[in-house]
Amino acid sequence: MEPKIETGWCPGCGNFAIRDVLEKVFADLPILRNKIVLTSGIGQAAKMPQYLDVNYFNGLHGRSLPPAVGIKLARPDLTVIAYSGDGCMYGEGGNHFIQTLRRRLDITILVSENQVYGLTKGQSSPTTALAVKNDLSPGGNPNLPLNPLALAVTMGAPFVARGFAGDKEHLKALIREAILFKGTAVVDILQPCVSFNKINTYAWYRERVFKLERPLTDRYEAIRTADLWGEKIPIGVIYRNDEAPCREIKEIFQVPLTKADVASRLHMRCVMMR
Ligand SMILES: Cc1ncc(C[n+]2csc(CCOP(=O)(O)OP(=O)(O)O)c2C)c(N)n1
Ligand code: SF4
Ligand SMILES: [Mg+2]
Repeated sequence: MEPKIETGWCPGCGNFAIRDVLEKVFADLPILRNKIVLTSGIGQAAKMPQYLDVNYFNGLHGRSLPPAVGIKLARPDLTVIAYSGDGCMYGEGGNHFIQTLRRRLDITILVSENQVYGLTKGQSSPTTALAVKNDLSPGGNPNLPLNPLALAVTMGAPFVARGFAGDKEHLKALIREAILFKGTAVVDILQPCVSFNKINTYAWYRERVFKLERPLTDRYEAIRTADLWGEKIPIGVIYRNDEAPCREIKEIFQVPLTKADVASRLHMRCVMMR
């Protein structure tokens, strides 16, 4: 059901279902709401935190992750979730995505995956399939799509999953698991854009998605599974590695950023930027 709050989204947008799921996840989590903070960039998806009753920081396009890292360093006690669209997270924010996975902090990364730049009227995004036509690529998208899940597994992310806005119960369990996971968790959420993506619709996905029965723990099997797209599209936990160490701020720096003196802050900056 679409919320009785004013949003900037088109009726039928997949983001409504995701918002609904997030509301339920936050209500159920064993974490107080005032200990949860969302960071986002710019885009339709990046408006998400504005429609939820949590703390948030709405930054620049492509920049949902730097504030997430900064907040986690300063306030390790907070549950930090970065939320943005495929363009914001993997295009303009692509380098932040890669570098954040290298940092190994306890952050959750959620992405509304609609395979378009929705807010700016449907141009190709980094995940648009090869040859797909739109207003700015009338001859078809000439670029190969990026595979965010395979990239995340390759970069060592210990929790990598795909959800579908059309299966809210499954998505709810997935997001809850990702938030409670101790380490960097990525969930790419298939989110139909009813206005600009006439290919990857709810019906198109419903014919193709299948649920993984268990989380995959073998990295190479996970990459092969992340590569499945077309007739069959897996949803669920593509990769989970409970052995991967999560970096605790107190182990790296002894004190959180807010309590550090200037010299220690400079040291933190050097360590985190490497
Ligand atoms: C640096 C920069 N480049 C481009 C833009 C314009 N811009 C704003 S939102 C957006 C696309 C957002 O697409 P996506 O992140 O996939 O989110 P969606 O709207 O599809 O949810 C673009 C290109 C911008 N604001 N800043
Ligand atoms: S343009 Fe697409 S992604 Fe944006 S609100 Fe409309 S349906 Fe949703
Ligand atoms: Mg998008």
